[in-house]
Amino acid sequence: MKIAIVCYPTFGGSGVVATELGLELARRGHEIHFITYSQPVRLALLNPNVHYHEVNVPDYPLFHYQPYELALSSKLVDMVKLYQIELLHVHYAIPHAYAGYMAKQMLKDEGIDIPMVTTLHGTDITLVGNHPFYKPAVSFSINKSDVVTSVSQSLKDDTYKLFNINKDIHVIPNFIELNNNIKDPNISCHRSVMAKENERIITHISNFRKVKRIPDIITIFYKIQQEIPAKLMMVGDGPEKEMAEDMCHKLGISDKVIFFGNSNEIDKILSYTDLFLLPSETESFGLAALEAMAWSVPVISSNSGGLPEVNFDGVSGYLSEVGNTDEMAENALKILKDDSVLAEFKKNALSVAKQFDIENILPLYEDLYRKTINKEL
Ligand code: GMT
Repeated sequence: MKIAIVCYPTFGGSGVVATELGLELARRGHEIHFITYSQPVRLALLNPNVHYHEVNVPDYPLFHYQPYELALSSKLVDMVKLYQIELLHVHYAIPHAYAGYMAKQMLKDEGIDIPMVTTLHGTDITLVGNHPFYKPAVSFSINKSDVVTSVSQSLKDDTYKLFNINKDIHVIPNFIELNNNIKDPNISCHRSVMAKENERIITHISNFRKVKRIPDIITIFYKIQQEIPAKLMMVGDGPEKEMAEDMCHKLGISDKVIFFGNSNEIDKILSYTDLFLLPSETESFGLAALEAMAWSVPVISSNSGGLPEVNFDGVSGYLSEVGNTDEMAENALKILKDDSVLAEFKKNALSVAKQFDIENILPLYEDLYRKTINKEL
């Protein structure tokens, strides 16, 4: 199949999912065209089936806001015609589903019927899309998509609760490529850069937005390091990072916390991690938790949104109410204090992650695409 993928090219989970999906589809022989404003961070172009088309928005002094949707929908029209693309798959409703719908309409005028699949990722529904400034346009573009998917049952439920949706939503969970997770024997020296032999390594990865509850992470770690030797790896960048650094300084734990910023060495960090923290306010899925579990890392998380569909309480880690940092720290210590308990949770984390192996999830998308193109849905 010839598929155009529209996504955010940044470090966010939706862009990562879209990129990994496109790359795997390309490996399986599909022709994939990424259409976005800069090259997605995880995109490897050394595959003849992978193409990247940049959306340029020319600067003009009259514009206070650059009309990205206009440029994107025009680019979609051009690329669909040039490469005879058979299906558009847009990730994140805002503004991609809206621009995709406009492209569909323009193509219709030229006698081309191009189906559009929209995948909802989370904040496009729960945080941003729900704002009254966007809501009518988001509802409209979801309803006008040919097929809609969401990354968890919880996000599907939220979408029906928050919007007036007249379409069936197909749940296709996010996935992980497990074959890559083989520890390179030559990188063992990296552990000593992060922690001493007797210290547990605890990690958090995100874009440091408010929704991730960064102060909770520092608080949980503060309690943990009072009981056992431990180090905290803070990976990522965003608006809450400076506050987090200040908080560590005030608590006198700066020497126990490493702030990496955005890193291309996430795999190395996770391969030495003993516990992952994700106490988010809301999380439609929690891809970062799944990535950790795929490296046999148990997860302490909140129980909000789709997290219980990924992190199984008492099995791959523990879940607590949002903000209950006392319980999260207690549960973390339950796992970390005893080598044999940690080993059990590590084993379980990997076995839960295996359920989300790309090998299991990708055929669901392929089947959905075929049915969408054949108008069987
Ligand atoms: O929350 C983020 O870190 C980024 C955000 C995004 O839009 O990229 O992530 C959302 O999509 C991910 C991929 O489907 C999910 O794993 C995240 O749970 C979801 N974030 C929220 O719902 C807050």
